[in-house]
Formats: sequence, structure tokens, C-alpha cells
Amino acid sequence: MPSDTIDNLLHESRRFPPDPEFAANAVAGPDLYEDARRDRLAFWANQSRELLHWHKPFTRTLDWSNPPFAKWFNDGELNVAYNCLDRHVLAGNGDRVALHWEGEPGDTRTITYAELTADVKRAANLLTSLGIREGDRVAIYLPMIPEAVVAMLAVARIGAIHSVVFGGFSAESLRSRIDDANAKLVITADGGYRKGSVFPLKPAVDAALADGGTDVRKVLVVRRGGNDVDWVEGRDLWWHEELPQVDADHEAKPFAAEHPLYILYTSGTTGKPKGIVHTSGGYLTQAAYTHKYVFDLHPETDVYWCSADVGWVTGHTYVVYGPLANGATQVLYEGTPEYPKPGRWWELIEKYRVSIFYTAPTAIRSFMKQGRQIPQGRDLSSLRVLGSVGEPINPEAWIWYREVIGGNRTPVVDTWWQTETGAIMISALPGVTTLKPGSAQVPLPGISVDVVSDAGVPVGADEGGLLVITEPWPSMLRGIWGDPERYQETYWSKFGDKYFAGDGARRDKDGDIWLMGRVDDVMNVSGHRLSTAEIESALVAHPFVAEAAVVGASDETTGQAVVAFVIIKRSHRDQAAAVDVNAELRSHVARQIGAIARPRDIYIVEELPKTRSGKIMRRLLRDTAEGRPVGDTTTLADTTVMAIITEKLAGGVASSED
Ligand code: 7RM
Repeated sequence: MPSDTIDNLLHESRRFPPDPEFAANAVAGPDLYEDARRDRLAFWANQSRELLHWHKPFTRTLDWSNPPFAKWFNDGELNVAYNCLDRHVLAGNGDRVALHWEGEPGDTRTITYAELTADVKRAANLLTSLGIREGDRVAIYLPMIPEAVVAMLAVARIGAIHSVVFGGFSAESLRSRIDDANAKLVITADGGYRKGSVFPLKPAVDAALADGGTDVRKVLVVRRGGNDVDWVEGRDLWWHEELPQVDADHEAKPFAAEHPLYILYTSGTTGKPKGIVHTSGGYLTQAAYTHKYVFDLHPETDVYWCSADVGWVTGHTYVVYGPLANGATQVLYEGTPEYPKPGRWWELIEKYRVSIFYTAPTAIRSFMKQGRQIPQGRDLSSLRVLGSVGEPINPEAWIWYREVIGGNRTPVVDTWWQTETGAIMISALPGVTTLKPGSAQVPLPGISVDVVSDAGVPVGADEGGLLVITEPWPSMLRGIWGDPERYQETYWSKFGDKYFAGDGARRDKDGDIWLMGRVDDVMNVSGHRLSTAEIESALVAHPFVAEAAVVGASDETTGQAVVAFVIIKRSHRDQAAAVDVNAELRSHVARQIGAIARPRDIYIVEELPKTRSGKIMRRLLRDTAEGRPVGDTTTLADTTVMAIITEKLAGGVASSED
């Protein structure tokens, strides 16, 4: 965590009690906690019935007879897209704006619920006409344009399963996701806008499919960038040419509550990303519930904006499913916060009168660096709730966010959750909770968590431990696509009956939870999860590289940054010496995985610190990368290795660009 040390953190004493006026109009009240405590399952059943439309009502709330495989609302049937669209139109809210979309170049589209429903109906018919059936997988590789939302909902509407791949991922990453899920169709765009120019997407799809061997038969291409694209006759189809040819009407059929909704890949401790599987009824219940109460949503008047890309879980739950299930009006923005100049986000908040804003600490910290004059040049008085997600928010950033963006007025909710949890698990409730900067605070009503020792025993106040979830929750992952053993092994083998989140945590004397970062080999860079193993395997796939070790070193802005230690093969030393090897390896990683995985620094070393059993001691490398004295080296096979590495680094051979 940048700037604030853990010590400072624990002495953070500023408190922000709810404003009485806010509390009087708040959606949540203290009764929510009481209701959930009294009968947790009845609480969830009531929430689900209140928040969703069930074509066939459920009679059973939770089946936990075969843990860790949960079934929620199992005998009920619903259609997720119907819940996000048709029912709002039928309730008379068809004219309400669903999306205020803004492209990076400044082009805009305003899409009402009626229009979005019509678009999704046609897209659903198109998918069916292309042979997509219930349970088939569809890969979506799109920029932040309304068609991304339409595509996801159209897939959901016909009971197919989407696998959204973030547009920043490489062709290789896309290919491995297409293969793992045996996707039949890819929906992409020619390109999208980013930092003032068009980044092409279609070439990555072409490269991913180039050598055949996939189940992909068709590629649907949205025209956005206007850039030239290669075309494979018989495979590629323009979205805008196909849609007008299919029926406008489409009836949403109900599917079982446990019907899979999507797969989303996330980094784990091994080189291979895990396909996290979410299903329908439980997921949508908790998406809608958390979106309503954590953000104090008043759908008739609020304008909500979550800055996440739909390629990440935050985009799935808090751009698509939560807000649309709740009939919210939201802003969707294609580009970066810096284009054409810093302050674009604040301009959008002013323009659309955004009242609820949800973003990541890394963004907040980069705004802090640019100075408060930029946001202060805009009218941000419409804001009334601010949210944070993706990594711990240090108190300094929390306070800045509230003061400068929230005008010293808005509650800030720090929301802890994961791709696997599907929706927010730990957060304050605005209007109810006295806020404590730096702490995610308490589990939401209906959620049970604990902080335990390695042996699974709850730890005392202010003691460090591991965060576990002690009861099943509606939006929990149902497994890892195609790998039920890995699901059990990763999350349920450590403590048996408790879900192991992979995060370190402590609970203070008031019972508030402070997240302390990952305890495994998963890094968190700008709120995005990256696996050390995945980047290491990308590095060793380069012909120059004999061995590689990757660590997440703390970084002022991005939380953590990727730092790689690399040994060059003897046979390739001359070749490596002839090029800028650091630049070469950095772009190699970007090509293999995606730009977000590109190491900030690469250090070429002669040896890596290993234990006698051959395990790389990343802890020591992290010490070096962060400029700290190197810790205990007594378990190293060769105790001189770290001294040599440290000396070499002090000699200034590090590389760091952009
Ligand atoms: C939503 C998301 C999950 C990991 C998680 C944590 C970290 C997320 C917070 C946080 C401290 C937070 N999904 N994390 N939110 N740490 N405070 N409010 O980020 O699957 O991509 O990442 O992110 O380590 O395990 S994710």
C-alpha cells in the first residue's frame, strides 16, 4: 500500500458519521442488519423476490447439501435480460435513459430502456440465427461501447454463456480463453478509441483464430473505429449489416436459476487463468441488492457512473447487471480519464450531473498527483455517493476523494469483493455506517466473514490473519470452468468449510475489517489481478530467457507494479547484448498477455534466490525491488545470491520507461 504504512493505518482515527439528512432519505437502514441476522436465508429470499422478476417463483432458497457446490433459488426460473430490460419497459419506464454513452472523441448516444430492450431483442435473434443455443459460449472482445452491453445481454437472453475478454488483452490471451471455453462465436469491433487514436481489435481476433483448431464459426464485427480490417469471407459478419435482417421481436424465455450466465477469466497462483463461472438467480439477486444499498440508489433521480471496463468483473456487476436490474440511469465512457486532457472525467460528471461515482484507488491517486485544481475547475455538486474498489484505499487517498471530489460532503464506500464473489461483500452502508478511512469495514447484511489464523482459528482484535467467508452467498462462483477440482483446491481445501479469499486482513476493536493485500502470488496492479506465474511463463517463453522471477513491488500510483528478475541464457548473451533487452522483454510480455502485464522494471541477474528445495524466495526480491534491506536469507541454498543482486541493482541497471 503506498504512502501510508500499516502502522499509520492502524492509527488512522478520523471518523465520518452519517449526515442526518442523508440518513433520513437513505435506502438502507440499521434494520437491514437486524433482518439478516434474524434469518439469513429468509432475508436473501425476500431480497430476491423484491428485486427480481421470477417467471417461476422459487420455493427453496439454498441447497448446500453438497458443499462447496451451492445452489441458490434452485427451483425458480428467470430470464436475466428480461430483468434488466423488458420489465422496466412494462412498468412504464421505457423512456428512462439507461445509458448516457460518451465516446472518447466526444460523440454521444443516449439510449433509453425501451431502445436498449429493442436492441437486445434483435441481437438475441441474430445470435440464434447464427446457431447459438442455450449453454453455448460466446466470446466478447469489445471496447466500451453500448454494443458491449447489448452483446452481453443478448447472450444472456437466449441462455448462452458469455466470456468477455478485456480489449487490452493480447491475441494469445484471447485465444487461450476461446479454447478453454470452446467458444463458438466471437463478437468484436474493428477498433475503439483510446488516448486519441484508434486501437485495432479485429487483428487480434484474426491472429487468435489464424491457425484454426477452435470451435469459432462466426465473428461478428461492430464498426466503431472506422479503421480498415481484413475480412474472412464466410466467417466475418458486420453487426450493422446483420441486425436489420432479423426479427425485431423476441420473447425472453425463462431459464433455471442455476443456469450459467457467464465465465470470466481471472489470474490465480498458477500460469493459467481460471474461468470463474457465475450463474443467474443468485448472481443477479446480489448484484441488484448490493448496487441498491451500497450506492443508496434512487433510480428515478440518480445518475450513476462506474468507470470500470466491462472486461473486468466490476464492469459485469456494476456496469451491466446491477444497475440495469435496478433500472438505473448511467454514464458509459469509452476512453481514458486523460484524453484530450486531464479532467475529462470531472467534465463528464458535471455534464451528466452524476450523483453516484464508483472507481478505483489507483485512479484517485493519479488524480491526486495532477492536483486538486483540475477537479475544482468543475461543478461536481451533483455527487452524493462515492465508491472505491479493486485494492485497499489508503486513508490519504480516501480523504482526498471525499474532500476534493465529494466536496467534503459525500460518503465514501470502500467495497471489498472479488471476481469469485461476484458482488460486493464488505462495505459500509451510506447513511448507516460511521465511515473509517482505509477500512472496508463490515460484511453486508446477509454476508458472513471472519479473520482467521493459518490454522483456521479466529484471531483477536488487531491481529493479522486471513480473510474467510464463512457462509455461502448468492453470487458466489459456482466453480472454475471445466475444472471442479481446482475450484475445491483453490478456495476450499485450506479451511474445509470456509471460503479462502487469498487476502490478508485484520479486524480492529470496533469489528471493522482492514484488508492487507494478497497473501498468494497474485499481484494487484491498478486494481487488476495479475499472476506472477503467468508473467514468469511469458518471460521464459522468450528465446533469451533462462529463468525469471516476478514480484509485485509497491507503487505510489498503481498500488503494486510488476518487477521482473531475469537470467539470460548463456547461449544468447551476445544476441541479448546487441539489443535493448529490457525493452524487448517488456514488449514481449505485453504481446503475450497484454499491456497491463508489462513489467515496470526488469533486472537482468546472474542467479535467483532459491531455497534448498528450489523455491524462488520472492519475499527477498520484493525487499530489493522496494529498496528495503533484504530480510532473513538463512534458508537460501546460496546465501551470497542476494548480496550480489542487491549490489548489482544499486549499480543502477534498472530499466523503467513510460
Ligand atoms: C472487484 C475486484 C480481487 C482482489 C481481492 C483483493 C483486492 C478488491 C478491495 C481489495 C482491499 C478493497 N475483483 N481488492 N477490492 N482490497 N480493499 N476494497 O477487484 O478479482 O479483480 O480482484 O482485489 O485483494 O482479492 S478482482
